Formats: sequence, C-alpha cells, structure tokens
Amino acid sequence: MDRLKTILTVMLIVGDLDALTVSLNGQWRGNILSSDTFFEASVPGGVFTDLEKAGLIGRNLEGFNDVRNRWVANESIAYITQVNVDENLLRAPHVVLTFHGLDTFAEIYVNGIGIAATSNMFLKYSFDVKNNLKPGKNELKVVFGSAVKAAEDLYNEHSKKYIVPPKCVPKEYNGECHVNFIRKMHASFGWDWGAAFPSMGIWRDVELQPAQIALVTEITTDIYERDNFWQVVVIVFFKTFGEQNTIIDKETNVECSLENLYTNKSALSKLIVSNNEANTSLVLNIPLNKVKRWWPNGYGEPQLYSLSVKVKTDSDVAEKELKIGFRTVKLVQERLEEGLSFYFTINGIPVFAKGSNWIPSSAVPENLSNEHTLRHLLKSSRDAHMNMMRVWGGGVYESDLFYSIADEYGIMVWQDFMFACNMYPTTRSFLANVKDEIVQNMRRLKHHPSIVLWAGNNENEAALYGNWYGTGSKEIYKRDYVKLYADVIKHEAEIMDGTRPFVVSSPSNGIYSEENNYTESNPYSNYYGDVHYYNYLRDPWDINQYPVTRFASEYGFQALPSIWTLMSAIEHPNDLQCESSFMEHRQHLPSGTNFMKLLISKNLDIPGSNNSLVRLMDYVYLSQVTQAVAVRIETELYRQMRSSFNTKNEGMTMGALYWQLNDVWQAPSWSSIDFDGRWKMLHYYAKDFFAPVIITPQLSAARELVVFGISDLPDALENLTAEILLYEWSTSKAVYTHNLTNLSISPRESKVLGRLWLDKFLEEAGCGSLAKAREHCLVEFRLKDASGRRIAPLNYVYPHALKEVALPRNDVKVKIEPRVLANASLSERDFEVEVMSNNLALFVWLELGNIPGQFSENGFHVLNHKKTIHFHSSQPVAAQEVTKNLVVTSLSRISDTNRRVSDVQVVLSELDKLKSIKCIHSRKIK
Ligand code: BMA
Repeated sequence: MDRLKTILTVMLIVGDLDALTVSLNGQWRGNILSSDTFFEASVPGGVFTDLEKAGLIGRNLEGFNDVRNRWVANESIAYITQVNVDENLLRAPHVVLTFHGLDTFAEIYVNGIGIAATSNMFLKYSFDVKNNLKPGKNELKVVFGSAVKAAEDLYNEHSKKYIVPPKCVPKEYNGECHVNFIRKMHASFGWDWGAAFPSMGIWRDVELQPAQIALVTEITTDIYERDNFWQVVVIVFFKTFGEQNTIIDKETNVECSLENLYTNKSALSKLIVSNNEANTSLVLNIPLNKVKRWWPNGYGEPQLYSLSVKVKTDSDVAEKELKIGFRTVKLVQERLEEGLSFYFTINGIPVFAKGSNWIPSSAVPENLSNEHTLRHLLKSSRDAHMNMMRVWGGGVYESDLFYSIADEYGIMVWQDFMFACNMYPTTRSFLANVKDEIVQNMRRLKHHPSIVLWAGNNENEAALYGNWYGTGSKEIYKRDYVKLYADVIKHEAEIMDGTRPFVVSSPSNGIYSEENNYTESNPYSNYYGDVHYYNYLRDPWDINQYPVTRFASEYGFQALPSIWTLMSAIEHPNDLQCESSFMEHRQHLPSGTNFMKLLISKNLDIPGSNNSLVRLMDYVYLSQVTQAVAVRIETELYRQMRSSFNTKNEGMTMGALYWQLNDVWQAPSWSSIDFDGRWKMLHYYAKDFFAPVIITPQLSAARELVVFGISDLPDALENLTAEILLYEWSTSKAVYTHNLTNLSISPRESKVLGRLWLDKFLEEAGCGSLAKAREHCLVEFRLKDASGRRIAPLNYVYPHALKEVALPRNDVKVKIEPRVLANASLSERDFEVEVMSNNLALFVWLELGNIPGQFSENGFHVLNHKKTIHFHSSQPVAAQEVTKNLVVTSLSRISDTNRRVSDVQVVLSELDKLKSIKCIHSRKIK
C-alpha cells in the first residue's frame, strides 16, 4: 500500500524544500447540523461509517439498519478541520486545495468564507485558496447537503418540462429515487443486490499544495505500436489559476525515463492556457525487442515497466512514477455470413474473454480502496483463470489501486462509464458535468494496460429499445440518448484515447448500433456485439435455452451466501430462517425468492416446509448447487461456440462474463464470492469452467451428446484421449467406459471430439433398462494426454433430473491432516483432506466457518469411495481447529433428518458465540 502511495502521489516542491504538499487527511470533526450533534470523522471517509463508529447509529450492515439509518441521508452534515498553515506556504503565488473526491453536494468554506460548491462525486476539484488563508490556524469546513433531496429537487424541476424515468427503483430495493439526476454512485440509492446507503463525505484524499505557476493535475501515456518500436507519448496536464486564457512565458521542462534505460527531455518555452488548462507531451521511442509485452492472465506475463516523469515549470516541480505495459488492443467487428464478429485481440492474438462483472466492493464509497478486499477479489478472479472484469456502470470509476492490481494480475478491464439502468437528463449543466467527468477519469486511468475498452453505459440502450420505463417511441428520449452517449461521451472518449475501442452501451450491437442511430436496432441481437441474458423460469441446467451470442457480457443466477456470512448480519438467531422478515428484507429482486425456489426445483428437491435454521442451511446449499451448475453449463456453451456457427449462423462466441463477482452486503445475489469473501460453490466451479483446457458436454433436446474439447493454449494438443465413464449410484464405481482416442485440439480452438446418443449409450453400458439407466447412472468426462495425465477438470452429465432419481444414502467421512510441503516441515496453512463415502456422493461441499482459505476443489462428486483434496488456510491454524469446524454437506443428505447433528452444532455454537459478544443497539439520535 505504502509503496503504491509513493508511486501515485504527485509531489510538488516549491522553492526550498520546506513547503511541501500538506495532506489534510486524518481526523476531522463531523456535525449533524439539524441537531448540532458532533462526532469524530475520518477523511477520507463517509458519514455512515463515521456515525457507526461513533455509536450514533447501529451497525450499517446489520439487520434492517440500512432502512433504520436512512434518516442520515436526509440530513446536512458538516466536516470541519483546523489547518495549520506555514508562512512559507503562503509565499507561493497560489495555494491549491484539492479534493480528490467529494460525495456529492458540498459547499466548501475556508475561514467561514464560501469558496465553491460541488455536484459530482466522480470529479477531483482544485481551488486556489491562497487569499482565504492566513498564517497559523485556519478552519476548513465542507458542508454536505442531502443527495436524496437534491435528486428529488432536480427531478421535480425537470418534470415541469418532461419526465425522465424511471420514477423510482422497485419497492423491494428499499431504495431512493432519481439517482439519474445526480452524478453519484448509483448503487448507493439501492439495487437488486444491494442496500441503499445514500452516502455523504470526503471519500478520497484532500491536500493543500503550493504552486508558482501551474499545478500538474495528471501525467499519463498513450502507447502506440509503430513499425519496429513502441511510441510512448507522455502527456502532462496542468491547471492554472488567474486568467483563463493566456500564455505563460516560462520554460517548462519534462524529463522521463523508462526504468532508467530510455530517457528523453523536452523544453517548452511557453504554456498556452485555455480555460485554465494547459498540456504538453513528450515522446519516448522504445525498440520493440527491448521490452516484453503485457499479456492477459493465461496468455503470458503481465509485464509492467516503471516510467518516471519529472515536470518543472519555474520552481514548481512535479514527479510521478507510472507503471505502464506494452500491448495493443483491438475490438474486431468484421463482417460474417450474418452480422459482425465481436472479439478482442491483444497483441494481435484473439482472446476469449473469461471473467465476471464487478460491482463496487462496498455499499459505501469510503471503503472502496481497501487493499485486502481488492486483492482478495482480484486474486480469486485470477486463480479462477479469469482474464477480464467488467467494471459495471452503476458503481464508480474505481481506485488507482484497483487498476494497478488488475495490471499486475493480467486482468483486462471492460470499463463502463457510470450510467446504468436509467434515462438521463441532458440539460446544459448535466452534460457539462458529465464531460468533465469523462475527461478527468480517462486522464487518471488511461495509462493502465489492463483497461481494454470504454463503454458508454449499462443497459440504457436496451431500456430505451425495450421500453422498460415507458419511454415508448417518443423522440425526445432517443434524442437525449444520442446527445449524452454519442455527442458527449463517445466524442470525448475518442478525443481522449485513440488507443482503445469504445462501445456506446452494454449490451449493444457495437458498430451496427452506431450505424442505426444508436437506438434503432435490438441490442440483444445474437449477430452483433454483446448480450445480457437472464431467465428465471426455464430449467437453468438445460444448455439449449441459452442464446448463442457473439459475446456474453452478463448472465447469471442468484444464490444465498454462506450461513456464516448471513450470521454476521443478523439481529436475532430467528432471523436465520427462510421465511424470516430479515431474509425477506435482504432479497431485493422482485419475486426473487420464488424464482430461486423454482430454479432449484427444476432439478433438485425443495426442502420441507418447516421454518428452521437447518432448512435455511439447506436452501443455501441447494441454491449454490443450482447456481454453480447452471453458470457452468451456460459458460461452457459460450466456450463451445468459439470456433463455429449453429444452423442460424449464430456463434463465434468470444466472451463469457458472468454476473456478478462480488457483493456489497450479506444477501442473496448473483455473486460467486459473498460479502465476507467466501467463495460460493460457483467460484470453485468457475475455476474449472474457465480452465485453459476443458472437456465439456452439450446435451441436445433430442439427447444427442456432443463432446467438446476446448483449449486456450498457444500450442496444439495431440494424442489425447477422452474417456466417457458411466457410474452407477449403487456401486459408486464406473460400470462402463467409452474412449475416444487419438484426438487433437488446435491452438485456441473449440473442437467436437465426438458425438453419441445418450440413451443408446446408457443402454449399451448395461446399466439395465433405459429407464433404470437414466435414473441410476451418472456420466463423467475426462480428458487425458498421451501419458495418461488428466489435462482438464472432470465434467459431468446428469442423464435424469436429480430430484427424480433414487440417490443413495451416504455417509461421508472426512479426515484432515496437515500437509507436508516440499521445503517445509509441517505447514500450518496447508491440509490434506481425505473425503470418503460408502456410496456415491454428489456435490460434496466443505465449509470451515470462520477459518478463511480455499479448498483445491469444492462441490465435487465422490466416486470410487474416496477423494483427496487440499485446504490452504489464509492464516496459520491448528489441524484440530480445522477438523472441529468442518461442516460437510452432500446432495443425499440435505433433508433435516439426514443432516449430521454435529454439523448443525458447529453452526449453533458459532451463533452462541455471536450472541454473547454482540450488543445490538441501534440508537436513533433524533
Ligand atoms: C443486470 C445488471 C444489473 C443487475 C443484474 C441482475 O441487468 O446490469 O443492473 O443487478 O442484471 O438483475
């Protein structure tokens, strides 16, 4: 963290070294103006976290506190600090106060004099406050007005002309209305996976900087691949004070060096200032063969280089070190038999995008750059073979740290601009605000090699085309759409960045949408661009229901989070029941609980109707099994279709980004990692279905089984064998094996390895009559190389809906041993876990409560009575602790009577602990 901070901090030195940038981060005083209640405040920070720490509101993420604490959002809150100003600082011609993030409607006062007002939490604001400061003590005060009220006022004002819908979020969100009128993290007004915390606060750093002439606001790069060299254009942006348009007659020197190997200097005799801004640039040419390229995860190393830049104008000096990467990116949209392709090439290599969608990592903006959380989420993505993350448009432009980690892990970022699921006003002031936001954020972010695409918005084209909000065919909304996304955002983005592609919306038809006036083609077309697909009524394990699209950028199903995660949010043990008002409160998707039940019931038995903790544990488990298998099947279809078309000319799919990676609170959601960082079964499955090489079945409606081998590797795979095994429930043994031999898969290819008629195969296999075979057998797929080594994760087909088969009762036993690692005696973090079962056991799920870490596999089947896996704990822990905390669930024992009493005991004793340490009191101060 410290290292990164040093790298990213722009330091200004004026004259002698005494007068340095002063950070104003730290402890401030907060004041709720209506009741004149003071509290200790943190900067950077936010009001919900501050008031919780001060004990003035109940724990934000507990119980119903999102609603109980909502009154805070209607208050006006002041943040006050004393700043000691050194006389030396005041010798500089300008003293600049910079807020890197104010959330959102703030009035800024220096020694009681109002100096500015703000209205965009995505902007950095700088003001010359020299004339307001005095040597010694100064008071700095920032007064935040309610964003909820501001949004409502703006909506009412605009409604005199026409309504900009939607009028509000669905009631299930317990949210607030009209976030589309303000430039603030949309999810903070509530979403279908998250609570509303309409925050206020100074959410990013604050500093005071002296400047002689001009302040360097950003240093960035554009990198182009030329014939035999990389052209690195280093661009420096300045902000000036005083006359808006002028010429500064001072020499500006820029020096830069790439890892001390390549250097360049330039001297500019004048700075031409327009609207208080100026810029200059310098080029560094690096021979192609002197640096290594940056590659996405799975394609090579994500090589980064340090670029140091020093800028000097008069006695202002700014230095910055950037981590840059050398790579090209193209979004290929070429004519196909029908429609256009839609895929990324990195350094000329087509890359199948494997990944997920990123929502903000917290419900409140002050927690968005928590390094532990960001690293855990992005490392978990890398470990699951993901190479792309879509930063969704209802959150924020993430922290520098987020993109630095993505650069480091080789995770490409599809970056939405922050517009989602709404229509927007296009008043002059709104568009001007947006323009600043686009320009500033692109300047801040565009040196990151991880970012590969800018996208105008999330689902707004779909909303308009599909009349989600009653816009009908009214021209005004179409005009507004084009104005905002084409005339402002696209226009600015293309000026700002000539090195990356831009799409207007997700989903959209890419350039075909643009050719159709942005609003006149169905953005869900399978022949163009990207598609979002959700269906909660059909069988989620039926591969035939899924669209064969060019690029699937969103799809998914909800599941409940772990019982331990839920436990951390409850007010009373009875909250942990399926029908509790707590559970209902946490479900924001309208009819979400019914959908979840329906989806489970397509393949699995719904647990009995008693309202108990055990039943909730069963639901957690069943929803996670349903989600994991469904997303696996859907994702594998997308991977299967990478190299071919179906009969409708759909196919050549080149992306699968499931919805969603992470969570903002303890609730049912589409995430694969829950709020406490626990992997749901889906995340373990993602590690398999995104593996570089997979063997994957496609079972057609006519029950033809097509077996695909898919490789993302650069080299051909030869002499492979695909084994198709049939297991019988009763014996847990393979009763029949069918081998496909002498197979090969070309580099980066999806290939049909073989086809067979499933029912014929079952009959031949001698599982008895067809009906019996369907009900008593399981098909497993293995892919092996010439030496007999397994090179792909195991895969399965369930020939009959599992709820209708006679699953055997089983008795799963688990033995845990510390694992001896090479070069180490006994590790206190690594354990061998031997799982034994007298009968075949499906979807065996191991949980370790509050011991954080990962299993090498989870949600697996135990065939042949035994399976050995590993557990890696994130902290040292004794083997007895691991054994004591282990809870095992498998499909045949999900009903109350069949669950091990000891497993339930583990959960209950955790609950008891919680009860004794938790003192639940939500004190409302008004
Ligand atoms: C998509 C997203 C989100 C939403 C998700 C699940 O439409 O863009 O708005 O949370 O579906 O409903």
